[in-house]
Amino acid sequence: MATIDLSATIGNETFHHPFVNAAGVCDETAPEMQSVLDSAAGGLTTKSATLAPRAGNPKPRYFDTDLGSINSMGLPNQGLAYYLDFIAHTETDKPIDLSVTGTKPADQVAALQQIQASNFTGLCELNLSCPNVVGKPQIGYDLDATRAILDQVCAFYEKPLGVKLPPYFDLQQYDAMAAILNQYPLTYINAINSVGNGLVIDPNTETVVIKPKGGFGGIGGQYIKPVALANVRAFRQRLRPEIKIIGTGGVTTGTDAFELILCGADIVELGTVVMQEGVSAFARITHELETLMQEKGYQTLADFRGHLKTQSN
Ligand code: RRO
Repeated sequence: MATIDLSATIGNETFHHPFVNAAGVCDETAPEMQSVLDSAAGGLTTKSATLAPRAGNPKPRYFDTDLGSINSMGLPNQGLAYYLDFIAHTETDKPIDLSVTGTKPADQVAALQQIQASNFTGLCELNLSCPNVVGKPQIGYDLDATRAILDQVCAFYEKPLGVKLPPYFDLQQYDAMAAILNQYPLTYINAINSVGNGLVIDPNTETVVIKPKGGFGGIGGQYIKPVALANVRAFRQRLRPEIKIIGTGGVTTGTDAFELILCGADIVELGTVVMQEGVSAFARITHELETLMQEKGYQTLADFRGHLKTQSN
């Protein structure tokens, strides 16, 4: 049997395995983050950190369905200093991606200033797409606001930077956003965040299933895989090749991950599946991808990354 090499690089970081938790999944507290590092995950993403700790939205704020999940967590996190401290005191050969955000652009800039001034040298992911902060739109849907924050950040931030994007649905949106992103020295993009402001209801009780925002929340899981595939594919076709892509959305099997990599993903993040199955999902999905690659005769991810075929007339 040929040896399979599942490694991938983003910036200066090598992921020996391509699966990482999506921000917000098993990553708010030190024990949760350690459990990801102790699993077969190839790396860790932190919960999106804000300058100050936040309790998040009222509960219930997360609900599982047969095909995925809805959440309106509202950015519960321990504050940026907590995550910087965890990383500074953690010995691991797995990359740790520090996710960061704020409820207003000035706070996002201030958070990145703190990271720039710190000893942290890893990947940092600026979350431009949280759908669940009451009264705050997703920056990634506002081209001018996206440009403005990247202008400010890239004027001082010199470490490897990625952005977490919301899902887009129109080809013109991809053109416009990619044209903006291509102007900045980004290390990667992460596509996609949850599909914002969906609604799950219980027909028996005739009631929404989560409390915040009248039941509206971010949809994850199997529902959103086709949207994730499209976003990864569309951005891979439009971004400078140096900008890598983390593919996120609806992966529950090794075949799902294979499809995202075919569309151009460099590594793949797991969200709802880890919420539902726990960190053992990393080993299962890694094994499934390896088995599929064996069957197809692929030895590295580069053998098929971005090689999606289209149908000619
Ligand atoms: O905390 C959340 O409610 C949340 C965030 Br920051 C995000 O980026 N995506 C999401 O589905 N939930």
